[in-house]
Order: sequence, then C-alpha cells, then structure tokens
Amino acid sequence: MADTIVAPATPPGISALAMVRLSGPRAVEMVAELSGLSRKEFEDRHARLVELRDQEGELIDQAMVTVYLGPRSYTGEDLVEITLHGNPLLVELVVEECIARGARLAEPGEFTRRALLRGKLSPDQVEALGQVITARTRHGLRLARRNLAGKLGEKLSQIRQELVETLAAVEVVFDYPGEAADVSYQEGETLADEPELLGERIERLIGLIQPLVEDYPRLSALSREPRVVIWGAPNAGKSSLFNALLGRERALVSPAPGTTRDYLEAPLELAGLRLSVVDTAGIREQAGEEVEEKGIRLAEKQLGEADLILAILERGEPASLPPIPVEEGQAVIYVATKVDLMEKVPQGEGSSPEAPLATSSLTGLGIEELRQRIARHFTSEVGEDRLLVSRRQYESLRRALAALEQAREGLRRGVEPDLVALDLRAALEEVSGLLELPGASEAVIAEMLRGFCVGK
Ligand SMILES: Nc1nc2c(ncn2[C@@H]2O[C@H](COP(=O)(O)OP(=O)(O)OP(=O)(O)O)[C@@H](O)[C@H]2O)c(=O)[nH]1
Ligand SMILES: [Mg+2]
Repeated sequence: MADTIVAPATPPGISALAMVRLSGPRAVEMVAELSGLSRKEFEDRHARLVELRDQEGELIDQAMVTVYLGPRSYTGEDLVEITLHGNPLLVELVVEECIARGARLAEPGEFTRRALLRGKLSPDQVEALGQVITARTRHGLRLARRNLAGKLGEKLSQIRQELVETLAAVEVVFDYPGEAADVSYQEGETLADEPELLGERIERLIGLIQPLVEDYPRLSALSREPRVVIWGAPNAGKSSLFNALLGRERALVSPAPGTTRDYLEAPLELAGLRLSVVDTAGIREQAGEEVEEKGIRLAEKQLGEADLILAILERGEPASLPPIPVEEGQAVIYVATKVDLMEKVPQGEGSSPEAPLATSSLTGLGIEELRQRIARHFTSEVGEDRLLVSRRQYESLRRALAALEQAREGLRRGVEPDLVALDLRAALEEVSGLLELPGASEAVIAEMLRGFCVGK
C-alpha cells in the first residue's frame, strides 16, 4: 500500500466540474508540486483554490484542492481531491502529471479496497456502497443507504452471535478464538442434552436468515432497473398492451400474427420507480419462418432476464398462453387482453391463469390497475425491517440456511450432537465470512468491488 494512486472520480465527458482523486503517502506532495506551493500550505479538510501547472510551467487549469490527511480520510491514507473544470482533456492532463511524478493509475475500486484493508469500511459497508452507486430506483437507494448505515451488518452480527452461543451450548469443548469471550455457559450443562431447547434455537436462527434470502430476488431488482417482460402467443395483444402501459405508440401493432420480431424495450416511470418494459415476439411451436424463429429465441432470452413477467391470455383464455419457463425469483402477473371482446369480463387480480387481470388496450380498461399492480409488486413491504443483500451475501446466506435446515432435520432424527454441531459450525463460517475481512481471499474482495470505477 506504499504507492500513491490517482484516478478520475467523475465519468469522462463534458460537465460543469470534474474530479481527480489521489491517495497515498505522496498525494499531498504531488498536488503541492503541481500547484507550486509547499505541503504546509494545504490545511486538512480545507478547500484551496490553486493554479495547476505542468512540468514546463504551462497552466493546466484553476482548481479547487481539498486535502484529507490520513487516517481521517475515506481511504485512511492521505487523500486529495482536485476539482477541475469539466473537460476530460483537463482530467487527462492532471492524471498524466501525477503519473509523471510517480503516482500509479488506480485499479477499479482501489480507493475503496484501501478503505477496507485499513478498516475504514466493513465488508458489508463496501457492498452497500456498491448498491448506493448502482441503485436505479428510489427504493433501491433507500435499501442501500440502510445497509451503508450498518443495518445489515447489525443483523448479520446478531445472527453470528446467536450461532456462536448455540454452538457453544452444543459443544462442550469450544474453540472459537475471539468469539467465545462473550459466551457464558456453565460447564457440564449443554444444550446437547436438551434437544427441544436446541431445536427452538435453530428454528429462531432459521427465522432470522430466511427473510434475507427470500427478499433477495425482489429487492435486488430494485437496486437495478427492474425488468418487466411481456410474454404470450402471437397476436395476443402484447404490443398493444406495451403501448397502453407506456401511454404512447412505441410498438407496431397489426392484425397479422408474428408482427413483433425483435424485442422492444422502453422505460416506464411508476410511483418513483423506473422500470424497463420489454415487448417480445409471440411464442408458438411452429414458427413460420427463420426470422420468427429467431424472434422467439430472443424472447426466451428476455424472459430469462425478467424480474416480473406479464403473461398474456388473449380474451382471458388460459389455453392461449404458451408455457412459461419461470426461473427462481421471477414473479408472474396473468393479464387478460382484449376483454372488450368478451361477454363476461374476468374479475381476477392476476395471480393465476384462472384469475387474470382484465385489460383492454382499446378502451383502456384495467391499464391503470395493471400499472399499480406492477408498482406494488416491487415496492410493497419495502418496510423498515427489509434488508437488501448482495449476490455474494445471498449465496452465503443460502448455504447457511441449508446447513441450519440440515441441523434441524438431524435433530429431528436424533443424530449425535456432534453432527448437529458440524452443521451449526458450517452456518457460522458462512455468516462470519460476510462480516470479517477474509484474510487470504483476493477473489472475494474482487467480487465485492466488482462494478466499481477507478476513482471509487
Ligand atoms: N378489440 C381489441 N383488439 C385488440 C386489443 N389489443 C390488441 N388488439 C388487436 O389485436 C391485434 C394484435 O395486436 P398486437 O398488439 O399487434 O398483438 P401482439 O401480441 O403484439 O402480436 P405479435 O407481435 O404478432 O405477436 C391487432 O389487430 C390489435 O388491434 C384490444 O384490447 N381490443
Ligand atoms: Mg407484437
């Protein structure tokens, strides 16, 4: 960590302002040289207007420089933020000048990596930061901020603590350095002798982890831009519904089946949510031509990436709906189209093919209700207690949950306490791995910083 890194902290392009960031032992010295001043002329946490010059003495730009002396900085080392006029050329020049003076261009996420390694941020906060940057909905932002404030960390710590206590109570010989200190239990008195009490504890732990795992598909969709994919047979009224939802004629509509070949994607704003709605080619067994066949393949691919599927039943007819290969975590709303042509309009909420939500793109019936139904799907119960986990945390918690379920099952069958302890230990290791900085695992850190840009 001895070297000094530099990177643009704002995206390339013309803007009002742009920022270059430096971190490391020589950061302040470098900016001092660039501005023809001495190190001492920069006060900790004070902005200073300077003139930056290249090695030939030519003016690069007037800039605001803010110095944050370590360890009271984002990275924990000396950190400098240089705010320039928003021209990518100026940014390039300043970065080049810093490199000429011995700095190294940062790798993506390297500032945050330093913060992590210096203990300025915990692993769960680093993942929360990623969520703050990538959130594409207000709800996703709220969830990310909650994690950044440490709410997920608290929850994971609580789970870990309870796992440690339970394990301690099962194992007479307890050997978990650093964690055993908070645990009090009397020797000879172990939960292994009381399967019912142990069962209750395991149940409680399952109850703590389960919501985190179950909420993941829906909540993680909020941290991206949720995708809503329209799926149905040719001519079922998909493109008409797509247009009706958007409130404009985006897709071509015609009485000929197989009109839509390519898929179409459009943004839709709903109650503070920004969604992506996708219209697809109609699905049928025997496609007419090669192009239609290709369209169907594209539609299937889109379906795979859907967070929510609008399954279209022409005139509410369940037989008109092609099979939907629903994947884990995907939700479906069943929508009857063209109900203006029906004698009896279905009254469903859209929860099953037998109870579809009635719509008519021609008369507008049910369209507003469908919009609300979609918004509700993503935003209902994003209550105060809901927590968003990252993909990595999700995978880990799923394994912890499986281990606990196995422990519960083992207990039920009356297996040896040793075996139950083994499962508990496996769960504990998963949860601990999310809270501690995993010493050796470079791959884990890289995964946590995936998607970060060079200046972050
Ligand atoms: N009466 C009535 N006709 C509709 C309605 N929605 C669509 N249609 C008609 O149904 C036909 C097919 O509509 P599209 O929206 O193109 O259907 P699609 O599912 O996109 O069809 P493909 O792209 O070919 O798969 C058109 O002639 C539409 O005018 C509706 O709500 N009521
Ligand atoms: Mg169409």
